[in-house]
Amino acid sequence: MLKEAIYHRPLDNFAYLSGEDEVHIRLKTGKKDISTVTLLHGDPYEFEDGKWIHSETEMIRSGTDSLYDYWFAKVKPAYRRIRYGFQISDGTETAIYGERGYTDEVPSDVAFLFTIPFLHPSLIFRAPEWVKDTVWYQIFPERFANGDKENDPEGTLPWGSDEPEVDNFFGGDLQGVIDHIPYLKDLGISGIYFTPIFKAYSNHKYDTIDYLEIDPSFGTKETLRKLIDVCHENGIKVMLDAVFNHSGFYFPQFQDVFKNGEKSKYKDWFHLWEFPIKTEPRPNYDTFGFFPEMPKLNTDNTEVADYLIKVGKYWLQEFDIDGWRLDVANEVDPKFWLRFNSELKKIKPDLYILGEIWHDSMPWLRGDQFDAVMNYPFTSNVLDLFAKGEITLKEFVEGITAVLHMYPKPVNEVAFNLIGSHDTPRVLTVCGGNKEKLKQIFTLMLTFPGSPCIYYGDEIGMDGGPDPGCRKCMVWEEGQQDRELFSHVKKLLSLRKELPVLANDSDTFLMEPEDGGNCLAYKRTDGTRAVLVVLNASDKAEKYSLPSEFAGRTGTDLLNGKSSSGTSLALDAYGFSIIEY
Ligand code: ARE
Ligand code: CA
Repeated sequence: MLKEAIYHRPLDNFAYLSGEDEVHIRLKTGKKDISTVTLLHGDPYEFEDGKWIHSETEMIRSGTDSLYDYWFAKVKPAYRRIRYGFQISDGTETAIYGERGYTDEVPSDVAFLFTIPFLHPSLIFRAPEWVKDTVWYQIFPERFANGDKENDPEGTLPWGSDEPEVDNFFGGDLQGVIDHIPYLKDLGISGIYFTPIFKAYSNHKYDTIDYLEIDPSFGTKETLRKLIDVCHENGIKVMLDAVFNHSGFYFPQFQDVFKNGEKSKYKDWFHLWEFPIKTEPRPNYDTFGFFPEMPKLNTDNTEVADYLIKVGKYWLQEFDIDGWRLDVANEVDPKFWLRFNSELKKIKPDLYILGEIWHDSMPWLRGDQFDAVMNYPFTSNVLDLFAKGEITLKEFVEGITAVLHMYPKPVNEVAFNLIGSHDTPRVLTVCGGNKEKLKQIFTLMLTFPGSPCIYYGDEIGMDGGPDPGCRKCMVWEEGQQDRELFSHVKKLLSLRKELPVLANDSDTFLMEPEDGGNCLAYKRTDGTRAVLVVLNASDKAEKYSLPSEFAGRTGTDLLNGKSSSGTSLALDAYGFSIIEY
């Protein structure tokens, strides 16, 4: 038994509450090392004749990644507290694992085992209910649509007349979004995530000048109010981007320090190393990256924290937004986010707080900071297999298994899943222009648990390289849009709406990673309806052998209405099926 590979620690992704009275317990063991795990669990204080009263629950193997197997069990403790340990067997050796290590039999001193002393409701991760059913659409306002020529910045280029550059402008604005709400309604999305809209110098607006004003080239507060009203009337939530890690260089408070140095009353608003302030060759103050135009804000300073909280509340209270996406969230002091969460959720308990973190983010997802993070680990696994063909199906299954075990299930249910953004090359470009691959990727993302997000234009086949290449002007001439792709995405969105079970977290994958083959399959069920999703990741036609529970039954492909029966399923190169049985 590979004892050194066995790991558990109470709370976080290993032991968490799912609702008021249910605890989920996970254990990690060496890959293929262990044959059975039994969870021994009881109340910390219940004994009979000096012996600890406990039950036994078999754990199921919930997945395997490249190094580990994961085990899972649900329990409902009688008195809102739990003591537990694991009886682990590899077929020849059996051991009981607890906080203090290994023992042969249930220890008389149960302090040897693990415990969650009390299941406080505050330990329950509660993301807003609506998020699970939301499909987002990300808009980069400068490039979505120009609805008002009057507000175009100086030097605005004709729409789509040129490649996007770091510093060019095409006149996109909020009125443009209002004008195209019918398009978004038709597509079927239910939330819009806007990259920053506040007054700033650049075209991307991550260099804020005024957090309390809309950038004049995007419109006015009235335009925003109208936009949010129209969105809400159409069942579309609105999420804005909060750039609180840094301000822009032309933020008046920074300008004051820049000019007045040590005498400035704002000198403690930033992280300045020395005076006078220099921007060359590198800034002598903390910045985002090494960008002098993005001086880092000092949230340890109560004045700054108060100011940013005021900003967060302002757009919430005055404009009734539904979500805040937090830029560079992992570089901001978590103490600030704790306060941000508690003060804003007091105003709107079902506000969605989404942190921009590209990595494992457990510390931010304990329920007191963020509801979700941008799930780039999902993105990279999906693109590596389905777009680039750089990993095997086995590696993909292992990779996604690792991602799903990184967080508690309630966290996975609202994960912000994306296949590209304004910070990455466009998914079609990553697919080498192959639309079949792209359709397959959409099929996967839109049948996966979480809150998926479509980057504007991906649904009509826009391409583009890394920033700034991925920020082209939205194509509005229907003749130049890929309408077939649009219909596919629209169909997936309507299926997700009709059959919420499609995005249920049922069996992750219907295969052992070792199975070989090129088809990824997963089942989604709510007990009454069962749907099988199969994706052929290879460039050749494949026959997928149906698992016994589906073999021989007649199913209907929900994408094209065709029925199928038999023991296998034929799929084209990069083909996919969503079959209801
Ligand atoms: C500018 C130019 C680009 C140029 C770049 C570098 O526009 O063309 O390539 O400079 O020279 C904003 C703008 C960008 C701009 C940048 C600086 O949108 O266009 O780039 O400001 O002026 C990390 C951070 C993550 C961050 C990414 C970009 O962790 O928070 O880097 N993302 C946010 C926004 C951006 C925004 C900023 C931050 C700044 O979403 O749009 O940029 O406000 C790995 C790492 C991650 C890393 C990721 C991407 O996975 O682990 O930590 O993210 O790669 O690099
Ligand atoms: Ca305009």
